[in-house]
Amino acid sequence: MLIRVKRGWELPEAAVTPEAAYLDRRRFIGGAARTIAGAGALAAGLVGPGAARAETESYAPEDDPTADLYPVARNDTYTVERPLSDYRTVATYNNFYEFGSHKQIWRAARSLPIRPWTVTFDGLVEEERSVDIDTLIRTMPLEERVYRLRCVEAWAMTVPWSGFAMKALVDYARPLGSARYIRLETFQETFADAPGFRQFWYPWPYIEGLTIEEATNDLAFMVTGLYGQPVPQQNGAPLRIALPWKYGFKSAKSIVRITFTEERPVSFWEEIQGSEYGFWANVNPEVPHPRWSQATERLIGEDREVPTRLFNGYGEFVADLYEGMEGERLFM
Ligand SMILES: Nc1nc2c(c(=O)[nH]1)N[C@H]1C(S)=C(S)[C@@H](COP(=O)(O)O)O[C@H]1N2
Ligand SMILES: [Mo]
Repeated sequence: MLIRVKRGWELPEAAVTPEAAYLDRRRFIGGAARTIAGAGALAAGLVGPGAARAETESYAPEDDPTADLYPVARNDTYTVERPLSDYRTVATYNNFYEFGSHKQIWRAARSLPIRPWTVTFDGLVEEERSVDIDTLIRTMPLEERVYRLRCVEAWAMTVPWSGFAMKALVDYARPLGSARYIRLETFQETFADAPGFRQFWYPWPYIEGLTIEEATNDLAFMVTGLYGQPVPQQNGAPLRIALPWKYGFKSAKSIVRITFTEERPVSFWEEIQGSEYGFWANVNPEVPHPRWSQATERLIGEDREVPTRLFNGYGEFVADLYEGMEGERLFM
């Protein structure tokens, strides 16, 4: 690999994609997408240091069988007041511990085979079943939503996801009335070679969870696409969740199993350090992490510090979910 790709936090201000430019680019990409699969395209000099990326840039997985579905119409209910994070920033600055406990995992993550891919629904459901990801994606009502993403590490992005309401997924799964929680599980056996699994002290597989009420709230979103194309592996292909009012670690990637339960699931981070990462993990600037403040956040790619907002700015949609729950550790 001869040519160094600029990292997300090194991007100049000018590389941040304003909304209008993105829309134009998206129209253009529709006809002229070119996949940057790794060394080949990079070594060919397409990514020069300091250069803003070519308008045809794509991080979508190669030969993704759902590529024809995108772009999808945007749902404008969820408007965001700040510019979108640049596509390259979103696709190259990631947390995905299965591929390493640092931010530069995007190339490593591309080795994750995402077809065939099966999602299993089990636990308290009318009938356990497994579905092929392409069948699932083609069954669901796809739309685009621009969401803020707030990592517990006090950095943030603004991301145009494509996907479908988690409520549609819950309906599809047909849970029993006794189900109170949903447990989400990331791949493990199907790609045991992922380098992060060698860090055996982590409690693999990555697990996350939420209540049925949270999952059927309008904001909870299943992600299948990014920037008007299929979502790349590094962002959680072929299926990840987006819960924009919660810290980013709740948004589990590359999901293989969805289990309906009566008991509250214990998540990956909660198991590692329950005093720092709880079940609810709702964003709140006034509740510091035990080791740092959550009052502000750094916008990756813009290198700008902005105030953090209660529920990451989504209080109007979700605050009522937590009424009467003051006894719970709602914000960590
Ligand atoms: N399976 C899995 N999902 C994961 C993680 C992970 O390490 N493994 N990291 C989480 C964290 S801490 C964050 S901030 C977001 C980052 O999503 P992004 O890389 O698409 O920005 O993914 C979340 N989902
Ligand atoms: Mo995170």
